[in-house]
Amino acid sequence: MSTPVKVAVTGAAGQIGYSLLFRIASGSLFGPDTPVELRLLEITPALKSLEGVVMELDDCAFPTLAGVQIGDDPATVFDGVNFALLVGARPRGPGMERGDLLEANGGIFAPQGKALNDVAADDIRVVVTGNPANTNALIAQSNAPDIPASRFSALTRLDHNRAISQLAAKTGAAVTDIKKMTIWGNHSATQYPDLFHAEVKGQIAADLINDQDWLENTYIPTVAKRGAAIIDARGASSAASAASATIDHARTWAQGTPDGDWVSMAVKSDGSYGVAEGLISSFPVTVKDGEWQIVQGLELNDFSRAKIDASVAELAEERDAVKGLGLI
Ligand code: NAX
Repeated sequence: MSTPVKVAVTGAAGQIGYSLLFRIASGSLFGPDTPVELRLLEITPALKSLEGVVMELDDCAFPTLAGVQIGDDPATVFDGVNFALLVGARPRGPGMERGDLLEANGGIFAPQGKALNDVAADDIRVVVTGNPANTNALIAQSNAPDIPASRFSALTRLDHNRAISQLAAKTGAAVTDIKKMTIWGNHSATQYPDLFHAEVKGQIAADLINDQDWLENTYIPTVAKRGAAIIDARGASSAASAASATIDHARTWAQGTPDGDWVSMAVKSDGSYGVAEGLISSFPVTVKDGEWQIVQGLELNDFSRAKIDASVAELAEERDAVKGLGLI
């Protein structure tokens, strides 16, 4: 077996953590021949509960789990890590304004960005799942000046997977028949799942379905508001699916995208498709040798343009708010 890959997970004692850790430890991320060492970060009051989770990890006797370290200090936990999955975040409490939420999360993601900057491995790759994911990623990235900005990303893969699954259900196709799905913009209700480039068995999905009303009034809201529907049904937010998408995102980053397909990742904009440079926005990306590239040259119709612009405008507002708070 090769040297263990060190994977940090924050918010490790939370709901998503409870699914994510076991998937990583069992080899879902790097396969059966690559050992992993888990570095788990929590806030001090949650460490006891995290110890319980570690006992369960021990009890699984996973052949690929080479070690587990836990702690409440990012500078210790992130030391030498190759991947950082930043899941722990401050949820919106009752009466909390968006500015308060951004500020509270700035208090988490600014120090975590600094710690990664100081102690992570040279090949560090960061995935932010904790909400507001895009802007939290921007905060972490802005506080890590020595790490290439391209190493920071936010999760829109859950939205991407939801978009594939809903399209498969509508068309009767298998999820594996669907290629080139894109989520554009923010991981929020303004996100735009794009059926004008997605293909079902090689045919453009929007042409195949040929029903703009369904696309606009059923499909897009179903994908964008799926998180709320899960909370309604389950009484708790998406956890196993969010963990699975976090694994998908990190695995694609490590292993690449197959020929003829792409995935959605929120990454730092270089101005592609008119998305303001510097925003962490979701794009269609291909990945090769651990580096992502935004798919270029897609034509956007007026409908897509307006949807993308609205979501990007929301990201720009969030960026301005965290700039105003001195977080970036
Ligand atoms: P939980 O509240 O169950 O767990 C969060 C954990 O983070 C808690 O154990 C808490 O102690 C810990 N934490 C808080 N501050 C921390 C810090 N400074 N350092 C380390 N740990 C810290 O939430 P869970 O359901 O696991 O969700 C985690 C995050 O994922 C939330 O922000 C949630 O909104 C977000 N989600 C993002 C999704 C996405 O697609 N990007 C979808 C699912 C999920 O809603």
